[in-house]
Amino acid sequence: ANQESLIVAAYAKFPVPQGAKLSYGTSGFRADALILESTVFRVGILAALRSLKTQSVIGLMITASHNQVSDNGVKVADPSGGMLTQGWEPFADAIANAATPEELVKLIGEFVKKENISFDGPKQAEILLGRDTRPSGESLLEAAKQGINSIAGSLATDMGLVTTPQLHWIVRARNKGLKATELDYFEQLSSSFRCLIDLIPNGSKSGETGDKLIVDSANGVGAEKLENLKKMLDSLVIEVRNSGEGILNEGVGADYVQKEKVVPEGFGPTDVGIRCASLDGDADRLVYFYVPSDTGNKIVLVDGDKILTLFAIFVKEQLSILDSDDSYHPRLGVVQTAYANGASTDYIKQLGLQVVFTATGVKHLHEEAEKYDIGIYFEANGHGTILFSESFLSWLEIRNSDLSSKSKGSEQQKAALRLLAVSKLINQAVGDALSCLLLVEAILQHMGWSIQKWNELYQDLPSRQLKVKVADRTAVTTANAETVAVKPPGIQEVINAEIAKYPRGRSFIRPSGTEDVIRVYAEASTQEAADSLANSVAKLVD
Ligand code: NG1
Ligand code: ZN
Repeated sequence: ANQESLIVAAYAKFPVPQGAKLSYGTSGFRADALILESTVFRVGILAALRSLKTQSVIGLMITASHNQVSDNGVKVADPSGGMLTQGWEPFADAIANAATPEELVKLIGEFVKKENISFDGPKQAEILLGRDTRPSGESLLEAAKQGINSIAGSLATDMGLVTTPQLHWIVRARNKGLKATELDYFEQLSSSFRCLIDLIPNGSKSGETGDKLIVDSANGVGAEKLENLKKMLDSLVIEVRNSGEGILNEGVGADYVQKEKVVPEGFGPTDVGIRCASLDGDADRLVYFYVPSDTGNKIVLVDGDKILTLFAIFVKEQLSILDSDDSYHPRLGVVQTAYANGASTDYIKQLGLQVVFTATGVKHLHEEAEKYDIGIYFEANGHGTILFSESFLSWLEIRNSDLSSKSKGSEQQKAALRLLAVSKLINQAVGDALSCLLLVEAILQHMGWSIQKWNELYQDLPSRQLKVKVADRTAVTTANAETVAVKPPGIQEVINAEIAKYPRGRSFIRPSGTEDVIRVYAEASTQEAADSLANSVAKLVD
């Protein structure tokens, strides 16, 4: 009863705004920051319950990633550092929309019973809170704290301004009993990067990578973090731009660069040919690009698919040097979504790798990648990582100590050490722009490749992405990893008829999980054809 009155008392401060219907979506709740307080308060409650249920530390991140600065959002990190288990999403939706304190208390009571959550288990709830640089972040953080505190005995620890992947990394490390401060994060990234650089073969043309990297930080939280990381690296020259002087995500950042394929704010003719990268607002996405000539604002985009390809080539190379003994055959697999450029999929298959497709959203890709010893996943927009299975890592450790006693310094041992370093550098919880950036840089130096050379691995098929504002985006439903529209009935047949008009044509539609729109994607052999296919499919949706 005491517990109930705590919730009822806090509820009064956070009524649900009229007419808003919120849903947990592709990656948490996202909306105009002005209507989010009540949602964040409730997610605070959910996080505390999740912590009690799992008897583990849980993360709560306040961010709207690449969305405009007036938006905000909230998502929960599970004990493993991954996304909230999908089984809890319906409960998140239900409490977010509960319109009276009685309803909220009732929903919580029923859920606690169903999930068998005990309020007097050995551990009290503990939640780590993080936020990006949005001005609305502070008051939303307060709402989250009040939600957490309305579950008696809970502890909320404010981690301050962090990137989304940092918070996930810290949650994971805490629950594994590893070193888990922000400094530990920087130390692990920089030391494993150094390790990869030290293992570059003699005679590699690493000088040809080009000496400088310029990073567009989207005027977001990644800027300050990258500056900190930079101080701990010596074999890398990084110039950070868009570190807060302009507006968050406005004409800058990974989403803008990937969708518009033009230079972000602060970049121009003087940067021709130089290796550049863009982070998004909470630094969980990364794309590379270069300016091909000093005329116009066009860029050559090196997207998430190409980062994935680079990683796959490197990992595969190390595995083949290591040449597995009979006792263990590591399974290497690649996970993409329907947004992956068709040319990337063809290329990765040519490498002899297995490719599987999932629906959009990290939670789906991550789940699939976990099925391999080494699972590499990426969304074309630049979110991705490499997951290593525990059993593979134990095998690798043993193999490494074996090799170091028998043939210390051999090529095989170096390959084992490189894979171990990658597993420490790359964020095992979630896609992380900072760790991916360091891995890209290490691999380019290892290979002696410039960004131009990397880009030439394969040529992207021309593509176009559009969004169509509709009255009700739930009118569209999909199947087969979103490649087939099931509803409205008949629409897929008409889309197929359009696709058939274009050589190498491919197109699909799906409701966005983060915006009130239907997304249209089209690919074809020329840009004109891709544009025209996208436009005609968009008309079918309208
Ligand atoms: P939605 O709005 O569901 O398409 C977008 C991205 C996802 C993912 C989420 C979360 C595209 C096509 N979709 O989801 O990949 O990044 O935002 O940020 O880029
Ligand atoms: Zn993001």
